[in-house]
Amino acid sequence: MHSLLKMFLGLALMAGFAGAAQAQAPFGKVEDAVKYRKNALFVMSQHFGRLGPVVKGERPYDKDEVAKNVAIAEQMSKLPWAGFVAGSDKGDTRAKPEIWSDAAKFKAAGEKMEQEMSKLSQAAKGGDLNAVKAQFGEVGKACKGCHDAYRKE
Ligand code: ASC
Repeated sequence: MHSLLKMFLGLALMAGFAGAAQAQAPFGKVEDAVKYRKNALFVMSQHFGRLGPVVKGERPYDKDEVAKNVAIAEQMSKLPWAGFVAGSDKGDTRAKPEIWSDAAKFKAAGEKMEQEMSKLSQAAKGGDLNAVKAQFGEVGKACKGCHDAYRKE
C-alpha cells in the first residue's frame, strides 16, 4: 500500500477512536453509561418507594427516616443524566430514541424531576406529613411523565 494512504488510514482510525472515547465520556464503555443511569434510577426508586407505605398511612410517619430516604433519592436524581451518552440507545436499555432526537425536551423533563425531588426534600426536612404526601405525588408525576415519553413499553 502507498505510504501516504497508510498514513491517511492511520489518522482516520485514530480520529475514530478519539471520537468514540469522547462520545462515552466520562464512562469507559457505553455499557457502563447504561448501567450507571439505570443503577442511579434504581437506587432512587428504592428510597423514594420507601415513602409509599408512609404516604398511604400503612406505616407511621418518622420524620428522620423519611428525610434520610429523600436525601438519598435527591442525590440520585442528579445522576442519571450523565449516563445518556451518544450511542447508548442500544443494548440493555428501554431508552427511546427521542431522548437524543428531542434532547432539549428530555433535559427539561429531567430537570423537572430534580426540582420536584428538591421540593420533596424541603417538605421532608419541614416534617409536615401533608406537605410530604402532596410533594410525593408531584415527584411521582414527574417520574411517570418521563417514563411515558422516553421509556419503551
Ligand atoms: C416509583 C418508581 C417509579 C415511579 C413511578 C411513578 O416509586 O419506581 O418509576 O414511582 O411509578 O408513577
